[in-house]
Amino acid sequence: MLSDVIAAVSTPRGTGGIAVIRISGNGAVDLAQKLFRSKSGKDISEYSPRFAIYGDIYDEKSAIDSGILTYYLAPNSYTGEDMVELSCHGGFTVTSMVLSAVLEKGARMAEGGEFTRRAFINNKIGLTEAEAVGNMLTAESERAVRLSNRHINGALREKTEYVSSSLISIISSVYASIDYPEEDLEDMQDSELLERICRVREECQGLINTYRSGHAVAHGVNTVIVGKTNVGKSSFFNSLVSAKKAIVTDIPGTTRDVLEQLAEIDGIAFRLFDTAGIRDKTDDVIEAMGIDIAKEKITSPETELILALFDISRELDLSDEALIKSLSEVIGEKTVIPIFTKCDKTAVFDTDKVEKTLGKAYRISSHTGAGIEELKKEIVRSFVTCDSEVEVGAVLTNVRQLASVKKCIEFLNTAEGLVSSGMKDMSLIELEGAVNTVGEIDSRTVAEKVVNEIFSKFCVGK
Ligand SMILES: Nc1nc2c(ncn2[C@@H]2O[C@H](COP(=O)(O)OP(=O)(O)OP(=O)(O)O)[C@@H](O)[C@H]2O)c(=O)[nH]1
Ligand SMILES: [Mg+2]
Repeated sequence: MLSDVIAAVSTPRGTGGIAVIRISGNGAVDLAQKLFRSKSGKDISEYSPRFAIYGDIYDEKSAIDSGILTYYLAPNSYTGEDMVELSCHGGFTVTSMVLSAVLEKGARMAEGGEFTRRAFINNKIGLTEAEAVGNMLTAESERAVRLSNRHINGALREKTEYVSSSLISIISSVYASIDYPEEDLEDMQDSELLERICRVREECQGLINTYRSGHAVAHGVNTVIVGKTNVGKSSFFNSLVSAKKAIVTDIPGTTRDVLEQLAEIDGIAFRLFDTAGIRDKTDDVIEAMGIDIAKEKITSPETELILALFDISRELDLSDEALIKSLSEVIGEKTVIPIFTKCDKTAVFDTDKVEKTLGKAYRISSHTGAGIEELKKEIVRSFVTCDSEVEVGAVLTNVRQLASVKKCIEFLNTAEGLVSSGMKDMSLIELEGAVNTVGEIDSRTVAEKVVNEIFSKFCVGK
């Protein structure tokens, strides 16, 4: 049942300055009244909603803590229901005791994401806004926070509403032209109709173009550093994370496991993986396992960016050639940036072999720092092509949204074909399909399964 009273600790478990216990549903305020007494002696109902009330929190035995109560009345709350927020001291035990007191008075423990789910069901937010809330909670970079904030405030919803209303206006024009052909209205001409369909398609294509940057900014980029042994992977990894996280030695096969570190480059989170150097032969069982993992990382669907290192101070050998070959097989689906390392030393490497297959390489020296800043810019540029769109516009951040916009374009293409072949009335079905598909991006008409999937990623208390 939806309006039953739910409660949860909304702040992280542990020791902190304060903790917030949230209560939402029909009767949330009455319930809070049973365990909270204001210091002023006044009843909670004598205060206005959203007013911070100082008082004591009680369980069955005695006062547990003093804190602040704020209540909200439906529909003016996060969930759209009556809500109470109780702030108490942030100790693990005191917080648990306050929550238990709330549950004792009849509230049910909230499930993960249930507060936001209620906000969605009560029309307080759309699906893209709910997804943005999730992204805000897991944001690992500054740009991710700013993007999530824009989407929480409806940037993507507004964009999809604009596309929907353009389509609805087209549909009504088509209906009018079929129902009243004798009127011969200007906007009923096929050429005008085709132009309008084309404009909506351009809007959709524009949205699709934002996906790569949007996804990278919102979710970070899984980045693997690969290369043969001793090429300088760990040294480069350390310089990207600005710390000595990986062991560096001149012994080939130093790194045997995969090391993971987060590096924020120009406000984007790159999850960097340093791997074992790839070579044909090793007697070390552990290193051999590390090499297998490094190879798997290259083809893994999770890997989005591969930084492929080649040592400019050594001759190109079989290990380099094998690497070039395996990278050439994934280059269409992943971003591969070839890099020549140790450029402070004399170059003897056959650079053409790499650049012909993998494209222009960047030259760096982890020892002198040469080329690293320029390379970082290239790494960011390869994901965020247009700064302004991720800074201010509506962007697609996940596959679900992308799939809907792509499907909408398919409907529009078919509609266009039908209009061009004189079957305007048939195009209506396609245009309506397009409206429904765009509507799915933000609406309540999507399958329960999809909604469950979105909210399952949330923590309890959100
Ligand atoms: N001159 C010079 N030497 C470097 C540079 N980068 C790394 N080295 C040296 O190259 C050797 C290997 O460096 P690592 O960073 O451990 O190389 P790696 O690719 O991680 O090696 P494995 O983990 O064994 O595969 C060390 O002696 C480093 O000091 C560089 O830019 N210039
Ligand atoms: Mg290493």
